[in-house]
Amino acid sequence: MPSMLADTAEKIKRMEIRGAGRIARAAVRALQEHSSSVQAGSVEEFREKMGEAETLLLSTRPTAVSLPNAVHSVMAALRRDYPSVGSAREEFSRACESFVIRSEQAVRKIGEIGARHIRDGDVLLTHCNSEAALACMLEAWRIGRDFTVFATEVRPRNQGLLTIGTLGEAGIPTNFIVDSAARYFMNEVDLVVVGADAISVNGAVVNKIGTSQIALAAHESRTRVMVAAETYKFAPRTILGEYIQIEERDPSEVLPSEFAGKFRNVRVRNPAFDVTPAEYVDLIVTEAGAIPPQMAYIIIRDILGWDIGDFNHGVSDRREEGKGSTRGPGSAPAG
Ligand code: RI2
Repeated sequence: MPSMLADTAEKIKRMEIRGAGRIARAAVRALQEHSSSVQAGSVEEFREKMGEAETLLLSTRPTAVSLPNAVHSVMAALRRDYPSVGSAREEFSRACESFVIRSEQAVRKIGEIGARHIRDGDVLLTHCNSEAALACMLEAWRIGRDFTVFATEVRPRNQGLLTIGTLGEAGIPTNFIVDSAARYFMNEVDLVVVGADAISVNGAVVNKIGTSQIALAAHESRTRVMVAAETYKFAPRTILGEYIQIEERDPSEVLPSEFAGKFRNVRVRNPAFDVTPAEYVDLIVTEAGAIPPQMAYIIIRDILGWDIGDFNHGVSDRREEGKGSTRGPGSAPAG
């Protein structure tokens, strides 16, 4: 039977556990569980073994910065001196517990703040399945705002089905559309609400593939775009000019292998995320408040802080230059 650590890593890779926030919490829970069972004769050995677990989790999905930020934030507890393995274990477990609680509180707070930006009579459009974006809609509905939603299908993994399930359960009137219908309906939409997998220092938002097309269509029709994201989705290393790698997933997600054989000279491309430049985003709702994307630097400097990792690993290890990074159209890290 695989350990919870290996099992969690596999589930994150296969997207059985998905969504930037859920990935972060699942990774921290797996580390916490691992720390309780790992055998070590010294604090140093304990640190080393936990470091191996950290590396395994970080290798699962490259784009959601919430994953390295979460993992580095709890691993920071092991940088201190401890008299025994037991005390290191205890303190590490406390750090994990605290991260998970703060992460869940952040989603609730985002919901409260985001709900204030949803007005009676609004037509919303959402893309993919974001816990943070849904928190805004669910809270707005709970406090009595009357609105309707367009939810996209989200090819190739169909996360839109999860979204319409949640909206439907809450009683929110929802239209389900194919991704390519977003521009067709955009003139009817008042507010686009999406989540984020990562946000760079220049306010560029990395989110599910298709988000940037939707934001572009919104910009053209003067529709507001609101991004809901916990502060630990901001990418500290972009301050140093680093890039956020865009995950390209298996072609079979787009064209099942049984059909792929019928075509010659075709390469299937399957990027999971794209980059929406800051100028197409009106507002980023975080648990610390709603900010214009241009203030991303302040979140990284003052709130996220430099305690997320020691800057010798994490996003930097996964650097990839050129296209498919936050240097995508219209966005470049400050530097
Ligand atoms: P929350 C998801 O990625 C989507 O891109 C979604 O917008 C984002 O994570 C944030 O989700 P994927 O795991 O953290 O489906 O707000 O590839 O739930």
